[in-house]
Amino acid sequence: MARALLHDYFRSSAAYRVRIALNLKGIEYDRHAVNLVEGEQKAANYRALNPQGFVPMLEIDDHKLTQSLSIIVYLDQKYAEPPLMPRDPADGAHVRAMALAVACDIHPLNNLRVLKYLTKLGIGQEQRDEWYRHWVTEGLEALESMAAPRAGAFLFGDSPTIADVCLVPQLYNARRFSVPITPYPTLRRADESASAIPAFAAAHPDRVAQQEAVK
Ligand SMILES: N[C@@H](CCC(=O)N[C@@H](CS)C(=O)NCC(=O)O)C(=O)O
Repeated sequence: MARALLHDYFRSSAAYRVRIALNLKGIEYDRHAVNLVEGEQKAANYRALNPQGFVPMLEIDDHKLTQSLSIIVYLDQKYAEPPLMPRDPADGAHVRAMALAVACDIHPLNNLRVLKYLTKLGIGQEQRDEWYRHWVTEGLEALESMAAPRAGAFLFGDSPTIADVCLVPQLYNARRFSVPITPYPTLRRADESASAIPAFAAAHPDRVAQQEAVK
């Protein structure tokens, strides 16, 4: 079986999620860097692979998979250890709700194409930054309340789940855009616990950028 190939951009938080999941599952993979700033995701040859023109896209086990959460669920179902979702249905629903709060309710509003479209509508940098901070702050506030009652070292209990896999890249983005995260002790604790795990650390955009620079 060919090695997995991840179509990726180092700063993409959706791709960052998949890098974390691949590392946690111990799956070796090659990377194909798709430069989003230069618009490579819109090229016909890339759209032939992913009609949505997004990263991540994962070629694995003779499949071509898109959508980060769908990819992570595939990995979790196919490669059992370590599990990224609790077995209990209600616990699983809670963990997925936290992952979806990030992936569906925060991240899409602040995507590159959304920010570019705001510019096209004549919205200036200052208001664009305000838009970004608004949706991240509102989303993280809600996530803190969702997570706090059942969190341990991670968002749910004491081992990482798909919710942490989504949280860490979102907090990376929040810091990058100077969104204060001090009001979210549960989220910060989970982020700190995750950072200590090599699988998370190796997926960090700075580490990926360093590897690209070395090549
Ligand atoms: N829901 C998709 C979102 C993917 C996505 O938005 N990827 C961004 C990078 S984080 C992208 O490729 N953006 C290209 C663009 O905005 O033109 C997923 O989770 O995979």
